[in-house]
Amino acid sequence: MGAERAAVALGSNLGDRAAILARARDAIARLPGSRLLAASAVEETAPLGGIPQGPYLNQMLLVETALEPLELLDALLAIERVEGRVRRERWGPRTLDCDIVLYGDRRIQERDLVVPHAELPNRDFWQRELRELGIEWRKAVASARGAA
Ligand code: A4P
Ligand code: MG
Repeated sequence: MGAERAAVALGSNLGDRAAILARARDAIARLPGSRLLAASAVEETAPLGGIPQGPYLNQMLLVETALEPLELLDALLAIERVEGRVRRERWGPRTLDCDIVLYGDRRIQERDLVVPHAELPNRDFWQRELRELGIEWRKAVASARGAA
């Protein structure tokens, strides 16, 4: 299997957000069979969802990886755990959230993984960050197809 390009979104709204994103970037760059190709600017965004919480720092990474999607997800969840994320409520505050937004041109509908990420059409900051990385999100979503 060759390597694929994945778009990974980082978000943080608790603690030293910039330092947390920087550590996450480094950890992702060091994943087995993976390298960081590009990163969007870090931007501050107003929190989405109904829960009162502080603003987020968000950033999109373009990663080349030989990890399969579920392997990549496990690795990202492990990085979240290192940053001490406590899961309390859906869409609630978090030290670090890592989401797989796109994975090559694959469409994945599994219990633990939906790609392209279901919230991509609703998150203008993800769309903007992808564009910064040269990815037109509508085209990416339209061309994503089920695993062969
Ligand atoms: N999961 C399914 N698909 C994916 C995917 N493509 N990438 C599953 C990553 N995970 C995926 O996630 C729960 C489970 O989702 C994972 O274990 C995985 O199996 P979670 O991160 O524990 O739950 P969550 O994050 O609270 O819920 P959800 O629906 O994933 O929310 P999001 O999309 O992560 O949103 N406001 C601003 N401004 N910026 C943000 O980044 N983020 C959120 C959380 C809310 N508001 C925000 C932001
Ligand atoms: Mg998440």
